[in-house]
Amino acid sequence: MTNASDAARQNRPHGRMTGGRALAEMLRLSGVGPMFGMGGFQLLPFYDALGQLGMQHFLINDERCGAFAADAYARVTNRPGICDGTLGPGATNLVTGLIESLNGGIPVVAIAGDTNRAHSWKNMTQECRQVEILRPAVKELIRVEETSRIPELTRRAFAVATSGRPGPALLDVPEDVCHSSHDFTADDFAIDPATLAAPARRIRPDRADIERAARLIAAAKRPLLLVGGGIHVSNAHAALAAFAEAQSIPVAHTMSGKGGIACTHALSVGLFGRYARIANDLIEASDCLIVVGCKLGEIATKRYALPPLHIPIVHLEIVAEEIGRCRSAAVALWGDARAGLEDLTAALADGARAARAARADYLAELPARMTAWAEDAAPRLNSSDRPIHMARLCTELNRALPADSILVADGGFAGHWTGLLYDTKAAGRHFIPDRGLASIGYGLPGGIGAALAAPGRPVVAITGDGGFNMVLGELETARRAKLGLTVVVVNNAASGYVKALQHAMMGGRYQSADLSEMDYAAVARAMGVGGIRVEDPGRLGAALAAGLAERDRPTVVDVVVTRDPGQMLPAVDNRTVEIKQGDRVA
Ligand SMILES: Cc1ncc(C[n+]2csc(CCOP(=O)(O)OP(=O)(O)O)c2C)c(N)n1
Ligand SMILES: [Mg+2]
Repeated sequence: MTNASDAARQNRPHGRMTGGRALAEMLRLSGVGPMFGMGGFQLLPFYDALGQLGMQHFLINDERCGAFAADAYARVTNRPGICDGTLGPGATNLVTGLIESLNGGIPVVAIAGDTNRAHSWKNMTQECRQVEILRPAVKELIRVEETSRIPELTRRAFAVATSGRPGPALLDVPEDVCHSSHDFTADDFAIDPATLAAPARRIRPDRADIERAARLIAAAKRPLLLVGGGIHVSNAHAALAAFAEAQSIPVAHTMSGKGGIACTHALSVGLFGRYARIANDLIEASDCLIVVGCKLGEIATKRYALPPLHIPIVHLEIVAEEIGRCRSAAVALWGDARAGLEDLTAALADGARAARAARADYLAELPARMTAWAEDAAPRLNSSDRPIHMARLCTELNRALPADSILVADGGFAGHWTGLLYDTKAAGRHFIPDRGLASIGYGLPGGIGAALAAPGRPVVAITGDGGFNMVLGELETARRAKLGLTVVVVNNAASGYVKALQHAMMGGRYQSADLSEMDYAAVARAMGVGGIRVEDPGRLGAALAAGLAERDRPTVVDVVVTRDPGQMLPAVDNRTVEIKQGDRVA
């Protein structure tokens, strides 16, 4: 046995302890970061052990937000985020957050307390059929029936969370399993280090398929890379840049794939799908699309209108059955994004110089197209309108946020506008939208998780006022955690996306779409954190700088943006679509 594994063994506990203690010990040995949850009777020994072991655990004010925070923590670190909820309502509150991680392929280990089995189904307080409710919300629900099996099943949870396409694993722990004691040996607490971060293991696409893809790409005059969130999960940034640069292939991204390469990289052509700068036009004109870590879902495809059917697709994806679900692939590459991109680069290496020469004119189009787009968008990007134009807010974020910062974006217009107009200045997870389930309410708790995952780095959460109202209580959590998090509230006094759709599709009949006029900066100040109200676009820069300068308390920057539902959508073309009954305008 090596010295390193000797040390690891010596670090392991042994002897009689509760199930809760054994669970906490396993999490300690797994090197987890801060955890998020709200206690109850069932998990009391677990909470007690966390305290005894000096582990970081944050009381959250809504378990859904704990799951959101764990999800964002995992996106920044690629290590499983940890969240917990107690029996019944605690467990059911986790559902929305866990589905975000499930759909987004994000590693999370969640823990739910369950009833004492001596009394189950006798109308115990908080009791419900939580296992059945939670099972479809996670990659695997692991019911723990024996205290002695806690270490084994915790190992299993990490393996499930980080392997293949990552996702949430949930340990459902009955009260008696958590409270009972067992004589454990040090060997019980073995850890597999390979399963502590995603991707746990890499699988390479079949070599013959790589050769077929390489032939298709080599023959293409206008190949285009379409990348999704899988680029981040696989940590494939360097491999993507190397492939794109060697072959002179531009890169378009989904909202989740932003930062696959820096938005400021010469080969980045921005967002594609529902909203786009120049990428959708490039898709239409392409002769070979290389789709990587992207499911080609509704938003990426403009509700399945893109890409045109005649363009061959090379689809590189970790979930085999995801390939061909929405669009057939000419070549299916089943495997890890980084490994597949490395293999494509190698397979095409001999012809790389010739390929770059042949595609010089193609690449020369990009700056010209981008400049034309920027000139058209300039009045909006530099608008001095009051209320403030969303494009101007994005411009100010681009100016204020340095390369190492993280912008967490909520489900409403906050995410769509920044998805289109925010520019990451470095490759990596610098932009975190919750596109797994696209719930509103992710912004603030996601910002908490990201800030704890990236201490010392600037973290800004941008959220709609509706999304902020949903989770306002977590401002108390952020204050208690002493986080220098900046929360930008897109204050349009509306459930804006709904109102914009009602404007476009229902003849301006607005139903349940308006919110009260609120001063969220004043609310923030009353909660003991910073609050700055901005009505003048000229003051946005200073407000963001003041927020970023706060190191140990959050700041809410309440930005008064347009209240005109005809001006809310990010792109002109989406307002001019011919709308049939039942269609969506955007
Ligand atoms: C939990 C949840 N409920 C409903 C929706 C549908 N929805 C999408 S955007 C939106 C408007 C949200 O309002 P706000 O957070 O203020 O964002 P805005 O669109 O005004 O920028 C709604 C209700 C959702 N995505 N998530
Ligand atoms: Mg709103």
